[in-house]
Amino acid sequence: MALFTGYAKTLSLSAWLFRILFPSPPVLPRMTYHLHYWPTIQGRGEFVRLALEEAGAPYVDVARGDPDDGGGEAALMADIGAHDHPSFAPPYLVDGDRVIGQTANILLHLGLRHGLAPRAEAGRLWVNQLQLTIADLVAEAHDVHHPVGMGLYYEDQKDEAARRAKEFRAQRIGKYLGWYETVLEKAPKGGWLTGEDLTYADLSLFQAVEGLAYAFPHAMKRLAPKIERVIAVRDAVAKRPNIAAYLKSDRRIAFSTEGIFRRYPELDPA
Ligand SMILES: N[C@@H](CCC(=O)N[C@@H](CS)C(=O)NCC(=O)O)C(=O)O
Repeated sequence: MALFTGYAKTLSLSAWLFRILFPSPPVLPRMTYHLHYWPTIQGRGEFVRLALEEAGAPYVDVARGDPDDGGGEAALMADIGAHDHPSFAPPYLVDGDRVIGQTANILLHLGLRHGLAPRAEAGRLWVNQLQLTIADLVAEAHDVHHPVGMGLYYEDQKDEAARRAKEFRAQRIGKYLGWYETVLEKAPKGGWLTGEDLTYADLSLFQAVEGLAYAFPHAMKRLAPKIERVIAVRDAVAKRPNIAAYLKSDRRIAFSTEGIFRRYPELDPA
């Protein structure tokens, strides 16, 4: 018994000494992430960029790099199939010997690594659900301007896009963002989707709201009074020091009619 007490004392003494030497958990040096995504658009890659930027994680945005340094779109095209776990489409992230595709899956990985998600399984699943619902919204936002075919130009499907946009504006945006408003209303105090702690789902909600406000400014203005908590998350994310610095930097690509969220005035009448 005395032996165990002595052992426990030594343990607590060394834990105490450890805390003095390392007041916060030691951050282990890690390899630079390689993000592979199209170089000229925010697209789905932006959800990953935001998480990396918030975490202050070192990363190379491969296709945006200089071809002389192994970057450029050709590097992405050459790399994507060259893995045992090839990704179907960008974005994908290379973290050491791991190659991870699907935006929500990448964020699941980064969330755990960088404290951008709860550690407990139930919390992690909930944040993943919040993210997968953003993915559904993103897919629908894309299909508004491409309702008939991915391989066709918008100009070849304008009539169908106008029909799709009408429903998206009138029902779908409100249904999605209204659901996040309800999630925030039910969340423990703190203002984030899970309460007190920011997660990558909050960053993604920011990006979704920004994208929708760019593409559908009139519809979003009408909806704003009904989604005050969602707008507050948008504002709070924009003010986070790392995110604010990123948004001002040339690493943040501007929204455009090449990306997922596109502003075609005819799809969002005043
Ligand atoms: N579900 C995937 C979708 C990936 C995806 O559709 N990527 C687009 C760019 S945002 C792409 O390059 N698609 C090519 C294709 O589908 O053929 C994700 O969320 O990451």
